[in-house]
Amino acid sequence: MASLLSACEGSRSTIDPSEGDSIAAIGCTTEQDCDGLGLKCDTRRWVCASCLSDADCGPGQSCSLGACLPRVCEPESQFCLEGAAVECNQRGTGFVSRQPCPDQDCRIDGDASYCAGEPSCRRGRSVLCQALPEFSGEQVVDGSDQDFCVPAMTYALSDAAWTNPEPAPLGSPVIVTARVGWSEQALHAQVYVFDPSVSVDPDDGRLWNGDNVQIFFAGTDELTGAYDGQVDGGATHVIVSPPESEDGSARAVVLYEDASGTVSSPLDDGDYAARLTEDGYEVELRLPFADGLEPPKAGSRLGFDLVLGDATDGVLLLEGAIANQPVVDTSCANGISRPGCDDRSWCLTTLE
Ligand SMILES: [Ca+2]
Ligand SMILES: [Ca+2]
Repeated sequence: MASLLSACEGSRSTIDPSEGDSIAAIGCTTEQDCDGLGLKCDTRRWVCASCLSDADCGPGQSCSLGACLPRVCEPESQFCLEGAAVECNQRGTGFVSRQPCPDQDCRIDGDASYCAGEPSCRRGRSVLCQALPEFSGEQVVDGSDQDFCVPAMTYALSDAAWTNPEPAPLGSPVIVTARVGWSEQALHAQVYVFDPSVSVDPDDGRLWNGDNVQIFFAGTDELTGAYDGQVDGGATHVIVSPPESEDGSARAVVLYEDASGTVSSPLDDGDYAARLTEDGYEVELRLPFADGLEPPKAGSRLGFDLVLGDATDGVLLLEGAIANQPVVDTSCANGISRPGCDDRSWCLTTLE
């Protein structure tokens, strides 16, 4: 079985729908197809699976995309854990957010947990491809979302609007909580990733082959396809990888690709931070809009996309994008549009 790793090496692309789909699930059309394996036929995805619902799992387990995973909390509940305000994910298999409180001062109010003194506006929900809130206050680019008083978009990576492979492999545990806002100067983003196995690529030129967060954005909604940071409102692609160990360091690049090849350069140190958490990692970015642009304002629209890669033990297992709109006559080398080489495949989001 070829791996996604080799598919990406060959294409030099961040996402290449023409390749991949190499993590072959066992297909089925009837129960009998899976009987010999001791599995059930998941007729939503037409693959053999360990479980179809929680009832198929043992005590203390939840069925998550065909796999039985330990239930560690009551789904969608909020509580205090080791001095942090914590929110459980929809399946109870992990956390969508964990906010360490200063001085262990986590409080419970009704169903909500929060850090004392923390603005309550942080608990809302958002859909990033529909609207971005205005970011206010001072951002400290340290990895923490303490300075992000904006709602979050939370999703299982396997449920992303676009995944590679498709369908996503069963049992992928990764859950993404992204907070993104805008100001006249910059795009502000903090992404918390629940990921029990953090694995990064040692080569700065191939960060997309390990665990990584990718932000695509432009200072305009008038997108034309190919982009190099100078056109289409400074349309830009940034990739950040977390440190792999406590003493490792985060890395980030700006990447452009077109038919002639790929150009990668380091992102300025002050523009990003990433760090490990107890159950994954988190990434924070402050990405200035391009010089000479008219400052963005409420009501206008921007091109935007968010992509995550999940690797385990050096092998890329799953990529997911919140948008990958098909483009005819694409600017991409192999003719199939993807965020890394055609900005028209991004979504357009409205600034609030
Ligand atoms: Ca911060
Ligand atoms: Ca991972």
